[in-house]
Formats: sequence, structure tokens, C-alpha cells
Amino acid sequence: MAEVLRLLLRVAEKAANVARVCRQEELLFQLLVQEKTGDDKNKKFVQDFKTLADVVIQEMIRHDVGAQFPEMTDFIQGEESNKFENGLGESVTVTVCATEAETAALLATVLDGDNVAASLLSRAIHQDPAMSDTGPEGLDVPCSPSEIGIWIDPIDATSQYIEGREEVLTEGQLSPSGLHCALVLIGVYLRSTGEPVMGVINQPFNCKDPATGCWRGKHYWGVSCGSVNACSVSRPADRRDGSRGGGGGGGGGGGGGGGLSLVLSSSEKRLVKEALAPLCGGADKLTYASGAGYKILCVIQGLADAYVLSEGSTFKWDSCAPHALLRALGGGIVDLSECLRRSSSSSSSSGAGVAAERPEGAELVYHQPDAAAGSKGAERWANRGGLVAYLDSTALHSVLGGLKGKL
Ligand code: 2IP
Ligand code: CA
Repeated sequence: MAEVLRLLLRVAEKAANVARVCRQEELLFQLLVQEKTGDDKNKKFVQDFKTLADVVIQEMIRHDVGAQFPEMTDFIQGEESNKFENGLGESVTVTVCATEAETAALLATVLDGDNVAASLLSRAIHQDPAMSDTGPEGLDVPCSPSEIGIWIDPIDATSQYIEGREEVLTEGQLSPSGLHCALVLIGVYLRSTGEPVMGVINQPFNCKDPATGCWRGKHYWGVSCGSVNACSVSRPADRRDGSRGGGGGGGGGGGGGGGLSLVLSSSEKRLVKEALAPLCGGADKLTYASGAGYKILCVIQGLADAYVLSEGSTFKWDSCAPHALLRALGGGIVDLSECLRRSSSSSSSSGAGVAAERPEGAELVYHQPDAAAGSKGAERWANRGGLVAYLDSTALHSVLGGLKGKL
């Protein structure tokens, strides 16, 4: 499994390269940002280049993982379908071929013969990335490739990726929107139980080199399997040196004394914001950020105590990878509506209020589609009951206490 982690770090870096190339090569960038409509629409061109970039990344990961671990091939899923239709109704299945030239030829068919764009993309897909971190040495994970499945989000926070606002990040501070919110997420779960056991997060646009104008990325990984817990981010107990972020503070606000730091989606319901505001010391203390993956990363890094979402607007591919990192650090992600349901039934029968421990069985799992009537397509893989991502369970219990009886 250490080999799997090494491979995922490498393919995530390749994915980040493709994401950067699509923004940095002028020709690809123009394709990325232009919406072809009406008479301008070239019917032989793929409808949506943004989705093509996503699919290319996802298929590249599938190809590379399947080549090294054939037993995993049928258990690699992602956000996108690799079947494309152009405006003439012609269907093309985008895959990564054995050679750069073959992949370029295939991509040219969805790019209406634009060989230059196709070659640029294909080169990024087939190029081996320069890696400084090849993962931890001597990690002995108690499961095998034939027991796991993979969720891929090729680019989370696509809207921020397209909009492309460049932010200079301040160490230890959450920055609500911009290119840095776009993340490559690769999560690994156990086929038998659905537990997330390994995750790799790559942030392709972490900082821009002032000398070259090129973007540099950053990556994070975590493993939580059996008794093995390891993470590239330091554990909260090791961070408590008094300062929040990059350092201390994660979980520190869980006492409910107005100091909890919560991150939400800007589209969160008013009712939820009003219920949570007192925990943070007022509505102006609630923070908002783009990207489901980025918000969970903020919790991982201790920049927020919890991410709360009341809607089913995230999917298994959004949460699996960062969930594994949270578990490795002692936290987790639970189904919000399930937790509230359990806490209300436990209080009505025993008067115990919100359970003191992590609500058993409410943690998100990744192996089975939602069987609820009417769930089809991507919806089958939605985290339908909303979620709470946390590092320290005191933060989780404060959130559940604040929302109890309100939703
Ligand atoms: C999206 C993306 C959005 C998020 C949504 C995800 O994934 O992360 O930003 O909404 O839940 O599914 P919000 O930013 O309001 O939390 P993608 O960009 O891959 O569609
Ligand atoms: Ca996503």
C-alpha cells in the first residue's frame, strides 16, 4: 500500500501539471475560458473544454493506476463520464492511450482537429512529473490493493479554476476564494466497509514564483487504516503552541464560549447561519470559502474548527480524500442529518442530549450508492444528509448542539 500512496502522489502531481498547463498555455487557456454559443459554436468541437480537461485528468489517473495495479481498475470512479458528444451528436470516448502521439490523435478528434492543443494536452498527460516528496518511508498499511476503491475529483472548485483570481496566501489564514481553492482530490476507501483509508490532495496553484511567473503547487497526504495513522500535516496535539493556523488552534474553539471557528458555503441556508453564529461570537465571525475540498483542507490545517454543510451538494469524490486525512489526525466527517436524528431520538428516550462521543455509524462511507428513491446519476453518490467535517470532537458536539431542533 505504500506503493499505492507513492503512485497517487505522482499521478496527483501529473494532474496538477495538466491543470496548470491548461491555464498557462495561451491556446488551451482560451479554450478553457471561452463559452461557445449560437452561431460561433463549432459543432465538431467538444461542447465544454473545461469538462474535457477534467475528464483527461481523471482518465490519466485511471490509466496510470490501472497499469500498475490491474486489480484496482474496476474500482476507480470519478466525477466525470469519459463519453463525449460534439455538436453533431458524434460520440467519442476519451481515454489515455499507450503513447503520447496516440493520445494526441484521440484528443484531436474532440478538438475538431486542433492538433496543437491536442499535443499540448497529451504532452502534459504523458510527462513524468518532477517529484521531491515520494511519500513516507517504511509505512506498513494493513490492507492490499485488491481490497480498496478510489474516488477521483480531477479539479474541485472548477468555478474558481476557470475564474482564476490569483491570491497571495498568508500562512495560517483561510483565504475564501481564488485559484488556490482548486484542488485535485484522490481518495481511497475499503471496498468492504467504505471507510476512507488514504487520501492525496494536490493544490496546483499554491503560490506563484515571482521570478518566473509560474505557479507552484503543494500537496498533502494521509493514511488511516487499522492502527496506522500517518499524515503529512502535523497532528493538532503537536500544533498547540498558542497560535492558530499552520500551527495551533484547531479544535481549540470547541468549548462553545463564542470562540468556535466555522467555515461554510456562501450558499448556506440563513437558518443554519443564524443557529451557528452564536457559537462563533456573532454572524460576522462565520467564515465562507469556495470548494468543498478546500473547506475540509482548512479544517485539516487548523484554519477552521469545523466545516458545516446542511445540503446534499457534495459528493463522494469531494470528501473521500480529505476525510482520510482528517481521520489520520483524529477527526472525521459525519452525516449531519443522521447525527441530528440520532441525537434527537437519544434525548427523547433518555434525556441525554447530544451524544458525548462521535455518533456511531454516522461517519460518511464511500462504497455504496444512495439507495433512496429517485437518486440517480451523480445524485446516487451525494453526501445527501449534509456533513460536518471536524478535527476535534468537541467542535462537532458544539455544532450539533447549536443545530439541534433547528433543522
Ligand atoms: C463543487 C465545488 C463547489 C462546492 C460543491 C462541490 O465541486 O467544490 O465549490 O460548493 O459542493 O461539489 P461550495 O463552494 O458552495 O461549497 P466541483 O467544482 O468539482 O463541481
Ligand atoms: Ca468537486
